[in-house]
Amino acid sequence: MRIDVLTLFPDMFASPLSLSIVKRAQHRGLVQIALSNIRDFAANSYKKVDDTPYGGGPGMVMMPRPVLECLENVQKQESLNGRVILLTPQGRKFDQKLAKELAAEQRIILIAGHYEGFDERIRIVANAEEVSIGDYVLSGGELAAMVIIDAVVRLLPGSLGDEDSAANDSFSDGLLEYPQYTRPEEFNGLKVPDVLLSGNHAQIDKWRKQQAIEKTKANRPDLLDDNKKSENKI
Ligand code: 9D3
Repeated sequence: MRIDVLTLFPDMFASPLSLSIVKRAQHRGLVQIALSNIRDFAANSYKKVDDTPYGGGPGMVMMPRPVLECLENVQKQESLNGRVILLTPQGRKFDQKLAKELAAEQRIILIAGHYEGFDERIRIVANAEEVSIGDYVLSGGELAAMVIIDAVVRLLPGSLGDEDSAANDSFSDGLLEYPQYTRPEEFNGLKVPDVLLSGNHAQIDKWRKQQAIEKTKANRPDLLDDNKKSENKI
């Protein structure tokens, strides 16, 4: 899989892409991640990439030409026509279902903006989908792009160690995880529940399932809705 990221701040990606699972996946050749700086495609000598909104209003808008020329540049580097994704607060909300969809693609192109937003003609000319990572306000699309890269890359076959992928399969039942414990048996006067020390695996499974249901009721009652459970396994 190839992932392109178009951004004004490519340096923000250095650390997340050079750590843990994403790094390993790149080394294993499962994914190639290419960063492009939109500012390299600014025409004028002072490298302007944003301008004031027609009709007035606060902030600045990303200009179409630098973004679309940057996109054209990455598209000509590779014949695969990837899905083009604009990171915006107005987009389809990213979830595990979309992560799985994107992990099945051969190429995705993520465009991270800054300022108040993108000139609408970028979406139209690029035939881009808009994606948001949730209902909160970020200062740009870069962190959203990193979230998507992390969630997608760990789904690529061969990306995780054997233990991780096995664990992932058996617990994608739409509930939150049950509480976990490790040594010591007693910490700050708090004991590990007896059932986990009992060696009775039927009882342990039953306890974990019950705890998972309780946790989900308390923190994410929306997940107990049957439809959501099947469409968005976490
Ligand atoms: C006043 C209107 N704001 C829209 C909610 C303006 C605005 C705020 C923040 C416009 C862009 C941004 C920057 N955010 C993103 O680029 C972004 C984002 C987000 O803020 N939340 C969740 N997902 C995403 S994806 C890109």
